[in-house]
Amino acid sequence: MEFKRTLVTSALPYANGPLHIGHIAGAYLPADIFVRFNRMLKNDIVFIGGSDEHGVPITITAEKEKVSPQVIIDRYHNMNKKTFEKLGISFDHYSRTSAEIHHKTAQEIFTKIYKNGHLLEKEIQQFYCEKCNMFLADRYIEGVCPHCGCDGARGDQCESCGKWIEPIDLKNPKCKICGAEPIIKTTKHWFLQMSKFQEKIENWLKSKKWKDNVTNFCKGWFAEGLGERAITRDINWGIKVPLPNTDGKVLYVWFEAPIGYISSTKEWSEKIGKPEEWQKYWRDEKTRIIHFIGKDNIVFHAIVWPIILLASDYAHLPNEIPANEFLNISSRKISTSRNFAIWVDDVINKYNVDSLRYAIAANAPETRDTDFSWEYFQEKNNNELADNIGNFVNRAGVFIKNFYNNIIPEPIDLDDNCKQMINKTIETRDKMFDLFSNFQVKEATKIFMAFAKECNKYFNDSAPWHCFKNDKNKCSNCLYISINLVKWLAQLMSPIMPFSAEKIWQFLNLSGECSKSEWCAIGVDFLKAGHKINEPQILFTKIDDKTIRAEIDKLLNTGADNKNQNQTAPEKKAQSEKIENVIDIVDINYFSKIQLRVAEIIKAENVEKSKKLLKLQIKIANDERQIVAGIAEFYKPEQLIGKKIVVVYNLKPAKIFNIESNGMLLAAKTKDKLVLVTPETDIDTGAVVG
Ligand code: B3M
Ligand code: ZN
Repeated sequence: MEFKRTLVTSALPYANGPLHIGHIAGAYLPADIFVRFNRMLKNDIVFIGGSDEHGVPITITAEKEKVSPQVIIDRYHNMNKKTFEKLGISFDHYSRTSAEIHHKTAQEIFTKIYKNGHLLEKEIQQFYCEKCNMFLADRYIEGVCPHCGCDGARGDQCESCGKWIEPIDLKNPKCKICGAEPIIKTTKHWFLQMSKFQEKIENWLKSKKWKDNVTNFCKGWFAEGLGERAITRDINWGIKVPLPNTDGKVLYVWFEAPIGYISSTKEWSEKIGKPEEWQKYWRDEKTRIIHFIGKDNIVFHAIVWPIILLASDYAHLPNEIPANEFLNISSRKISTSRNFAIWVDDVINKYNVDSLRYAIAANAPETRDTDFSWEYFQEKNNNELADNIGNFVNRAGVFIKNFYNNIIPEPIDLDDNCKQMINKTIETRDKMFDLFSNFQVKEATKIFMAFAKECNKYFNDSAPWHCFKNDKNKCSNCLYISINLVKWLAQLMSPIMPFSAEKIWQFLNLSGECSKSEWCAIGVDFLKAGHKINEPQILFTKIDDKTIRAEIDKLLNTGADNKNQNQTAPEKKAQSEKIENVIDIVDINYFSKIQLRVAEIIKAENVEKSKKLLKLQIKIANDERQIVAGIAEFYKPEQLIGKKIVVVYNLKPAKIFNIESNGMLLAAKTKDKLVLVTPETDIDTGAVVG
């Protein structure tokens, strides 16, 4: 189908904390790049966002800080909105789900579904904490997952197996606030009859090509059957259930949050003075609706949300769901609860915003999880942006300044090399067009950088510094083409690095904005000879090793991190509580300093007055040593004789209980169990482990 217009949404972040780079890589930067690119194509496109301000994630944060949820959402809504602005995420409108228009719209949709007969009212058993005097919805309760047996599953979803949980099925349930064991109490809720729509949704999903992660995730849900899901909750914070006698009940956050996309579009319509405009975007099938999300939100966007739309008959179904995988940091999962994250504000307050956008785009987690590290960021900034783009733009400017007084020289009989660069520009433009159109930001960024390298090479090969004296035409041709390449590079980079593109635009002394120029003019519209350009400016500054080292240390030891000078006392407290859980990463050089060897226990005895310690004589090749080990509660001395174990061979000797210990054995531990680490089959003592 030919679409007339496009509506793009990015998942609404919970207003319960600052944004980290993982958020950006998932739902925001890819969407922004897509939107900026479409604006240059002069397509009718609207980009909608907002804060998700309800649900247990907000109330739990508020309880931790002992403030009202309103304080939390005001703080983080404003903070995140500003962060998005600074990062150049160019929403046409950024709303919040606490807005009145959203409450009204969500209630209207609930009522429609109710009237259409797709809700079931049921009395159910729910966990209730008598100490806290409340029903324990969603994340207020934790226990063992009934599906995978993993501990720490929440009342709505198990993070380990990803399954949706009926809270009452949780084993060993505990109140998340006070730790008490809850009782079971009866309460009334409204259930969305999802199974009624299963066939329709399955057919709809089958009718077109979705990303693999979307298809695969949904398959699992269909296999189990969609059933009925409660869309109301017993908490005080949220959107009131629009039915009589429902005090203390609100709409489930995942029921109303996606409706936020519609209410935000309504607000935008009002803002532009056309209050009915939103209908075009949501109700006309000729509008393409695209939801950019992270993979953890797939089921809500590909199954639950479409069912809400069908059951309420309120708007048409989404057309694309570009769900992205996760961005890890140094091969580890980002974890806000453990404070292992790189916060967007921290990066962009110190470094070039476009360097961050570029680094994320160049390794966007489109089809698999990808990795970000400070070293990677430095490399992208220094080797690709500064050395390549910055260098090329600067040299073109400096030579035109020095040789031609800032005036673009006249081209005379362009040779093949020059013409080839024009063709390559058009080729790059068209390849990037295809890639951007298919949400393949990573590959598009790669193609862009490869082209920038070619521009540099062209400049080097033409060597205008040589031909200025003996081949004036070659020199002026090279600089004429180069400065045009600079302009085209600015346009090509504009969706990815909008700030640098505008800087180049100013340097080229062009009117208007680069972002408003036309994509199809790239490689076609030339800067004219005789046009005067401005002084070149530095686009990217290199980041030195010391600075990066400090960032790495800070990431690994957030305790020393005064991350946010403006942190409030509760934030600082919450942060310091998280610090204890940070795991230090060591690099291979560090690890390789530790020598592990196989040893044999030749003698073992109890240590007097100690319940925990054993004194062991061990043999490591020709070496005999004594070590003291805290394993007496798990092994009797006689069990140990002749056992081969693994020891740290180069540990500094120490005195334990006043007994010399020269090494340390390795053992695996849980809360109530300890077992020695031993070689799988027999091997000589002294063998190196590693
Ligand atoms: N707030 C989850 C999240 O921030 C949720 C997304 C809502 S999108 C409608 O990851
Ligand atoms: Zn409790």
